[in-house]
Amino acid sequence: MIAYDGYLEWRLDSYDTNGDGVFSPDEQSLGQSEAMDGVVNGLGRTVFVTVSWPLISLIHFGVLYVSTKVSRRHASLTNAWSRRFGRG
Ligand SMILES: [Ca+2]
Repeated sequence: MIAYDGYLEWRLDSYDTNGDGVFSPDEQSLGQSEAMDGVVNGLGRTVFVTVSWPLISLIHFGVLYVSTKVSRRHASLTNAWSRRFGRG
C-alpha cells in the first residue's frame, strides 16, 4: 500500500515537468487530474487507517476490560455465594 502510494505520487510528479511542485495550466491534463485523484484517495486511505486503527484498538480494549470486570464480578459473587451457603 505504501509502495502503491509512492507510485501514485511518482506518477503525479511526472506531470510536473519543470519540477516546481505546482501544476501550471500547461501541465494540467486529464492524466494529471487522475493522478492527483489517486494521490488524494491514497492520502484519504492512509488517514483513515491511521485514525481508525487506534479507535478499533480502543474499542477492543474497552470490550476486553468490561468483559474482564464482569467475569471477575461474577467470580467474586460466586465465591461469596459459596462461602455463605457452603456450596462449590
Ligand atoms: Ca510545474
